[in-house]
Amino acid sequence: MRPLRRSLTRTFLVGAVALVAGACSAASAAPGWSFPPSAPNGASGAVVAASAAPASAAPAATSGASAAPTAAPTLATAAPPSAPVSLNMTILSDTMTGRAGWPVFVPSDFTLPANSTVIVTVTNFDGATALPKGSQLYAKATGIVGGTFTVTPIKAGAPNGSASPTSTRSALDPAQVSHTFTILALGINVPLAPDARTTFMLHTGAPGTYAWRCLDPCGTGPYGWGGPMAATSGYMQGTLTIS
Ligand SMILES: [Cu+2]
Repeated sequence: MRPLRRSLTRTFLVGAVALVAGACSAASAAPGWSFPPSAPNGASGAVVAASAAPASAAPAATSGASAAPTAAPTLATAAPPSAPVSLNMTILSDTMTGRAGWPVFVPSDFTLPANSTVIVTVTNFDGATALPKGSQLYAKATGIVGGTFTVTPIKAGAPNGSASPTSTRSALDPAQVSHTFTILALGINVPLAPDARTTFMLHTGAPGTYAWRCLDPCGTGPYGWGGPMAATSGYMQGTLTIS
């Protein structure tokens, strides 16, 4: 038992140091077997992790003693892949862009990992443009986790705070939609409230390239489909790459 416990302790020491050092792949964790670890700042965290090891790892160690050293990298790298990814976008009003009738999503092209959970936050500094008849279905969320999103009203002068409490919604009043984040090919649509921070989660699937766009006529011209709505990318539409 004693050599095993030492081995496990080493395993968790290395794992903890690898985590502290920011290592995130098996390839970078494996060389970490060189001992002692080179990051003295990680020592206190490593000790805490090691003290917790015997209780949870003891049954596995009893049945597979020779497997312990090769199992170490798996233990060290098990947690990071399950963490959600974040996608943050900002919508600037036409006052902010300095082009009348030209609000913009920033960024408009982005890449997300395949088969992952993504937390999307859209901070919108623009006002409302009512969805016209025939498009009012885009006031309802589809294709996102739980079918709901949260809306936190913001003040432009203090956008990291909240102007009033956060609410959870599955739809908005069609007259109170500012833009939409819509990926037709994936069945995803989220209405975005004016002057608010909207947050939702989605799951990515297989790798691919998808067009997203806003379906609220927020642009120029008699129907609002000119200007940024007509621009092929960089304003009210862009490309999501899942890789
Ligand atoms: Cu728009």
